[in-house]
Amino acid sequence: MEIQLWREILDPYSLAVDELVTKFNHIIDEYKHVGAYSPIEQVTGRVKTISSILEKAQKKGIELSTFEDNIDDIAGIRVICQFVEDIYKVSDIIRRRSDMTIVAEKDYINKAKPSGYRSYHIVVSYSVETLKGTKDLLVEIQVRTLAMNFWATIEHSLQYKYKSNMPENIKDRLSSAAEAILILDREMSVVRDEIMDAQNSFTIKANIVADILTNIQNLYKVANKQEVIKIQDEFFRIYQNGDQTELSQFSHELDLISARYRAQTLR
Ligand code: 0O2
Repeated sequence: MEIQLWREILDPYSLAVDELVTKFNHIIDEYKHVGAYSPIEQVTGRVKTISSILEKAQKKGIELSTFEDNIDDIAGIRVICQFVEDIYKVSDIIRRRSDMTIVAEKDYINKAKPSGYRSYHIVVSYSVETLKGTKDLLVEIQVRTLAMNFWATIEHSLQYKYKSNMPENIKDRLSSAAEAILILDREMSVVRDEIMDAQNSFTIKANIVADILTNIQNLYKVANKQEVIKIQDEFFRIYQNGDQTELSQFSHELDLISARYRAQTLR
């Protein structure tokens, strides 16, 4: 095939990769803008090189005229997450989208490849608009943790170096490194729960404090100033103590005081 023809065929794949990288980055931004934790840490994309397509077609006995239907990772997106749990959140996000349709899923997280490779692969059908009209393409989205990505990157380079002749001792080392990555991801998942708990209790506390401050502000308009100053001092004392249960109880009592004043003003 002429090089110009390859360019024409691969151009829409470049467009798909550019669009999808932008869209996934936008998801990160959306989480950031609402102050929430993003299950996506980073996104990259690439179009397979011509030599890599030829190599894969030859390895799998694929007719060159059918490579677009039979090689599903010509356009590849890699979504990196901090924690294993995030991978499933990302796959749910993809499942809910209307601009791509899942055509295949491979869970190499629960069932690692014999090499030790772990990742979640989702092949989607995605449409791009070109001068010749709409083109539906297959795109492979690989979702994995930072740790899995570290292992896969090193292993990929070694595969490239040794081809099919990787020395046994290197294979063994990679295999035990894969085990270590599995343990690392599990340990990190424990830390993740702690982070989520901390984030949750921070939000709850912030909401209670906001309620208390609104109540105090309103009381200034209707209650005796000395009484409000006493309430305010009590709030500062409890806040400095840092006991969330006491803070929540105080907020509840303040709600009752405010309700009493509201009832009085209505009479
Ligand atoms: P590149 O250079 O990344 O593009 P299968 O026949 O099902 O085993 P298939 O059809 O290629 O393989 O699909 P699969 O398993 O989903 O793998 C597609 C891609 O996943 C690979 O693309 C790699 O990127 C990655 N991958 C799969 N297995 C391994 C592995 O053992 N180690 C590493 N590092 N990556 C892996 P390519 O075209 O092989 O390579």
